[in-house]
Amino acid sequence: MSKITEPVRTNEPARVFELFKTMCLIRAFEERAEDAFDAGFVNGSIHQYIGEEAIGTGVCANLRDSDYILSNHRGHGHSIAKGANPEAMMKELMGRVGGTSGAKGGSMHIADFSVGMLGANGVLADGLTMGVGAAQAISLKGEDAIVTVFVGDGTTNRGPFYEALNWAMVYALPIMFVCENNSYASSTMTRSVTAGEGPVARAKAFGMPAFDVDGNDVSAVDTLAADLIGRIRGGGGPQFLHARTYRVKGHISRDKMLYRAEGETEEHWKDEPIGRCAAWLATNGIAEDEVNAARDAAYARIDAAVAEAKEAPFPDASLAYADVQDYGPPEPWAQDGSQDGPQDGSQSGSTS
Ligand SMILES: Cc1ncc(C[n+]2csc(CCOP(=O)(O)OP(=O)(O)O)c2C)c(N)n1
Ligand SMILES: [Mg+2]
Repeated sequence: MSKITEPVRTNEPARVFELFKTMCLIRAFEERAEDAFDAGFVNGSIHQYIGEEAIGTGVCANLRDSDYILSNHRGHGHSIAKGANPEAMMKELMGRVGGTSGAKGGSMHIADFSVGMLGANGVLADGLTMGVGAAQAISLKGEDAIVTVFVGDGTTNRGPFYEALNWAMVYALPIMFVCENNSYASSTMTRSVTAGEGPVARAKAFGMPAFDVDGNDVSAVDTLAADLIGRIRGGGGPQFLHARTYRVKGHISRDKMLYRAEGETEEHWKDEPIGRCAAWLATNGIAEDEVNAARDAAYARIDAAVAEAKEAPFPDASLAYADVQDYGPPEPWAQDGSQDGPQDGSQSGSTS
């Protein structure tokens, strides 16, 4: 398999402008989600994708609706890029009727099967093993689809990462692993707790083709993703895309980042992908007015989504057990004294 060191850059202005619009929608969603969180409309915590938008955008632009993605705890951007509805996502964050997961999931459990978004996930590395399972199902059924799994740099230190890469290679599954290397795992600089040469070398140890790209350059991500996805569709088996970026925000929105050096964030902010893309568009035939109008349109849409979500009702409490597995209480606590399991033949007891 040939090795890409410098991906061919297509840089077609109309396409880059479309990617820009998606990145703006993600940025607007993340900023307004933080406002809503601060104002008390969102429970739990939110992990923002600000400054990392180019990766999900560039990758998902090359996926079909019939392809699948698995995300992690930082999943808003992946979901929007794959085509999930931001209005329904905002309702999900606020726990309202019309949320993507029926208001039962919240920020870390956005899912939209209608666009192949199989789920965000709060358990680090679970997306990897579920993604491999989905790819194995595709392979067994002979379907024409691929799976993409997004994984953070810190998560490459968890065991399931290795199980997933190994299994994917053994069965030559139609799957792409996208490692978003934003330098941090919560408050820890990942390299300070990581042996060896990093994620690319680790993927190559399994014989997996692995490539590195500037994750803040949406066009470069787009170009490399197109190539790797083409290889997978052509039967080339698993591919690994390592995208270098930087987590310019805190791990969660309330993180004050006291563990960072002074000026560190500001220095990296100069490289953020939307500003870079806007500058490129301005010198490549897209008028500044058009670029600004696109950005404004993204914020207007998300502002309307926030207003709509705030107006939406909370689900009726009687729906708490709808759409969840419920086999009743474990046998020792059965109220009627019977020891019978569920009538559908499934395993009895707690579903935890
Ligand atoms: C199994 C497990 N261990 C620990 C955590 C707590 N945790 C949540 S996010 C995170 C850091 C993840 O870093 P990385 O994979 O680089 O993703 P990033 O947050 O940088 O996008 C940790 C340790 C968790 N959610 N799941
Ligand atoms: Mg990280």
